[in-house]
Amino acid sequence: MDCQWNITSNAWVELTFDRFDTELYDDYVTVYDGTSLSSPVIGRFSGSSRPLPLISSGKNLFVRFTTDAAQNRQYKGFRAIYRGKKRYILNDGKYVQYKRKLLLL
Ligand SMILES: [Ca+2]
Repeated sequence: MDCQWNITSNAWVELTFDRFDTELYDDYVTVYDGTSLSSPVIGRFSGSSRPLPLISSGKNLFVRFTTDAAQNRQYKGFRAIYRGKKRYILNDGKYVQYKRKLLLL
């Protein structure tokens, strides 16, 4: 299986995994900081440890899930939530943040 998601926003994109269970060293979720497979990789995950949240440096994240043909049924896969984030710098140098979209992969 080879699933790919191109997440686009007019803000920074934060990706949070709330479930994660894939075959260790065989079935991977790879997260790219950009719009395609040629963008820099910022995370590559397999196994049952839930990854920490990731945030884009631009306005896109590209997510790819690849599996081999074996031993896929006993793993539950993953679920991730993405949010568009905007940040405003205030005069005193502090910033406020708010979240925009909330959608499921
Ligand atoms: Ca597998």
